[in-house]
Amino acid sequence: MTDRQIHIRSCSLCEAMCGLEVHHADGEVKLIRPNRNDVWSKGYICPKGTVLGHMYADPDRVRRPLVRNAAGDLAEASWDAAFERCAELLGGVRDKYGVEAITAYLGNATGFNYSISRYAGMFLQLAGIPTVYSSGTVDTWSKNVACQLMYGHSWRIPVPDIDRTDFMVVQGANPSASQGSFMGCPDVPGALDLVRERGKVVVIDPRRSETCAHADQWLPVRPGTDALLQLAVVNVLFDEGLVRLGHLADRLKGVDDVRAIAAEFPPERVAEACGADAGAIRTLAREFAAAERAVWYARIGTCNQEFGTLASWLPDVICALTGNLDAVGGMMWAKPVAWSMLQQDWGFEGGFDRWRSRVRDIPEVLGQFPMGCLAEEIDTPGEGQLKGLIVVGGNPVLSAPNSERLDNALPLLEAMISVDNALNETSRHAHVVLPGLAALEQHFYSEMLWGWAKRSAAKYAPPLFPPADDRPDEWEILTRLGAMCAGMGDVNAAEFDDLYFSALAELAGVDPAIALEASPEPGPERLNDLAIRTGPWGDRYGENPDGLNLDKLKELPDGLDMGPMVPQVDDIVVNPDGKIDLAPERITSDVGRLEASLERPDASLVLTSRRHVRSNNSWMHNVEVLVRGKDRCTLLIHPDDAAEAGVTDGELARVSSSSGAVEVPVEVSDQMYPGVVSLPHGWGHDKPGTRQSVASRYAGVNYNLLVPPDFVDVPSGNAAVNGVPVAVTPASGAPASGVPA
Ligand SMILES: Nc1nc2c(c(=O)[nH]1)N[C@H]1C(S)=C(S)[C@@H](COP(=O)(O)OP(=O)(O)OC[C@H]3O[C@@H](n4cnc5c(=O)[nH]c(N)nc54)[C@H](O)[C@@H]3O)O[C@H]1N2
Ligand SMILES: Nc1nc2c(c(=O)[nH]1)N[C@H]1C(S)=C(S)[C@@H](COP(=O)(O)OP(=O)(O)OC[C@H]3O[C@@H](n4cnc5c(=O)[nH]c(N)nc54)[C@H](O)[C@@H]3O)O[C@H]1N2
Ligand code: SF4
Ligand SMILES: [Mo]
Repeated sequence: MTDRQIHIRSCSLCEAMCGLEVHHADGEVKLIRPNRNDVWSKGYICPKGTVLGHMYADPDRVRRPLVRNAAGDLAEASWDAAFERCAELLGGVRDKYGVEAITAYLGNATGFNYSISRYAGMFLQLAGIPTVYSSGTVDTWSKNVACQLMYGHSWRIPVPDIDRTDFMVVQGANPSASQGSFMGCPDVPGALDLVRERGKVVVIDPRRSETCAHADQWLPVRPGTDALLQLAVVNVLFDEGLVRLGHLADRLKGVDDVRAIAAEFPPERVAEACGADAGAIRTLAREFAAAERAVWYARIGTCNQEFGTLASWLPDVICALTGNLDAVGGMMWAKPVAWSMLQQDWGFEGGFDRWRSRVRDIPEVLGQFPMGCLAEEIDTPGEGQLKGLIVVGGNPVLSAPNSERLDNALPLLEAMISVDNALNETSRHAHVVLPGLAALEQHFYSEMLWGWAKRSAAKYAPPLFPPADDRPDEWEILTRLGAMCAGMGDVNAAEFDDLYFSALAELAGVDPAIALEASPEPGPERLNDLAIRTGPWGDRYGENPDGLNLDKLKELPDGLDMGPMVPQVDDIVVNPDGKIDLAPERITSDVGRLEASLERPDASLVLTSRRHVRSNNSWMHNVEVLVRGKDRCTLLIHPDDAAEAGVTDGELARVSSSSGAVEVPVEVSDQMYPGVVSLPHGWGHDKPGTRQSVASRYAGVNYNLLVPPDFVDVPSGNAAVNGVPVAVTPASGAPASGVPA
């Protein structure tokens, strides 16, 4: 038995990136505590941060490749055999049907894994597959579209300057559970408490969420009506002479168009539809405008809904109209120490309707079709039918709308590869499962998340444990799979990497020979170094000798802090005329659809999603200490609605929509706004063929069985998982599926 040692690193599970002290001995984690010296998180952590050791040690975690054998079962195989099988399968599909028959699904782990985040783009380009699917279209796509059209770049998304604002609106987000999204900030609840000391916090949400305990006001709304409420706020700003364009006056275009549109939506017109009081909307607009520094933050409740693009566009409009865009204490852009590939001007080309989906003729948006299209593209025969799928760090059988059809479609594929650490509801269908690395086997330095962080900080940590059995890292897996799709067969990933790295160095304005000489080792580490060295404070490979590089950061395990956000609109906006477009036609032309919804009778009950601080989408339910205790997969329902539906607390209810039905325990609570029910997503672990011994005992039900594939935000194709009309009735009497068996 060796002495305990302390490894300093950060948690990679969410945007808060909390600093951890990992106490370990003999290859085992003994304890995880917050790192109080961390310059960024200063000792904050949530319950998930303490279980990285549990996840590393989880006996169910896939550590060796699984390959489907002649009997149809997934069995452990060597890496060589697994890659050989991948080449055979992907090559086979390519030869028979062309590369168009192969697609990829990039899941949420893409954003959090050290090497996938740096290699996903390369993988797609190398593979040459024309269309990709991702969890983005069940998450951020509406915001991406708004930013593409307003600023010219879909990933240059502004974030609230939470530490310096005096007035904060939180709409459709519950950072007390999620810990912040497009808002990198450890301890958001603590930060909100400080905003309250300086001014006011207002939460706009159909549920009195945990975040409301850190707010002065809960303004309930009916799901999907957020854009109406926001337009009414804009109406009041113009109507009452509260518009102050301030420092951006010369940079904004479309102000008059916004005024004309909002003129049609006074609070009194929308109040009933929103389920809000017209006076409360007016007061909100006045208070927002009167605050010295105000910020309107909106997240997934406003994205994952029928009018997601409008509801993601208007918060930035409101900030711009009140002088709170690119201004201290308002919505600002992060300035990461190491640039992210995603946010580069050369990294990603935005476009609309450049091609259409085969089955339903749905336009591509920013290179993707809605997730609700994937199942039909696989199971509908004909020219162009998808035959091959590579799933990277995602579990769409639980996370995507139309999930039952997807679950049934996946076995039809001729080649399905999952790059995942779990044998879960999705990977159980794969022909080959290639395991990724556990968090503690990876480096830490977030590629993307600092691009939405409230300060310019940076932190690096090496892996704590070496991956066992010479397992390849995910960058190598992705390179080899990409080459197979491209018809090159299996390749030497390291050789390829020199080309990729050289190309990036050149784009960053560095002589590739110099960069290669400085970092001959292939892999994500040198990409990280390149992005720091050519970032705002970088040493540019010696040109600026006092500048930063990865080696210098390695000397600072508690991290480096380069200060708060600074105004930088000149560097952010890449529209050809240099202006911020407040009224892009593609967005404003959707207002008619919103207006028509005013005439629509309200559904008597609609379903919305929620998160819990002890979960992470579908994939941390195998950690006993996180899931035990009170059942969390429950239907929250207002007492009046429960009485009307004839369902009672703790009993099973049947929830049905046009798309499916589930039976789930009821939790009666006045935290729900009448007419709205709430269910968490990411549950439904009762499928055969998985290896999740804990999760399958706390199965819960799959929310997305209830989400129809065509319920989307039209301009972005983003799924509308919130606001789904449902009926609730007493269940047939089956035993509760959400409680431990
Ligand atoms: N109804 C409803 N549906 C939703 C949402 C909602 O609010 N309501 N939210 C949507 C959102 S925001 C998202 S992001 C999606 C998430 O959708 P997905 O990305 O499809 O689902 P996750 O559950 O996040 O799956 C992550 C997967 O990555 C694997 N994984 C974790 N770490 C690693 C790693 O380091 N390497 C590799 N290779 N794999 C890893 C896990 O085992 C897991 O299988 O769900 C969406 N679906
Ligand atoms: N603990 C934990 N943390 C997570 C995750 C997790 O699963 N668990 N997932 C991560 C991911 S992938 C993401 S994208 C982020 C998301 O982070 P957040 O955006 O903060 O997401 P949620 O916590 O789901 O909060 C969404 C809120 O929107 C409300 N809502 C639903 N429909 C509507 C609507 O129509 N209008 C309005 N105004 N509100 C509505 C819900 O009631 C809920 O309170 O969280 C990340 N962090
Ligand atoms: S809030 Fe929790 S999950 Fe997020 S980084 Fe911190 S410890 Fe990890
Ligand atoms: Mo997400």
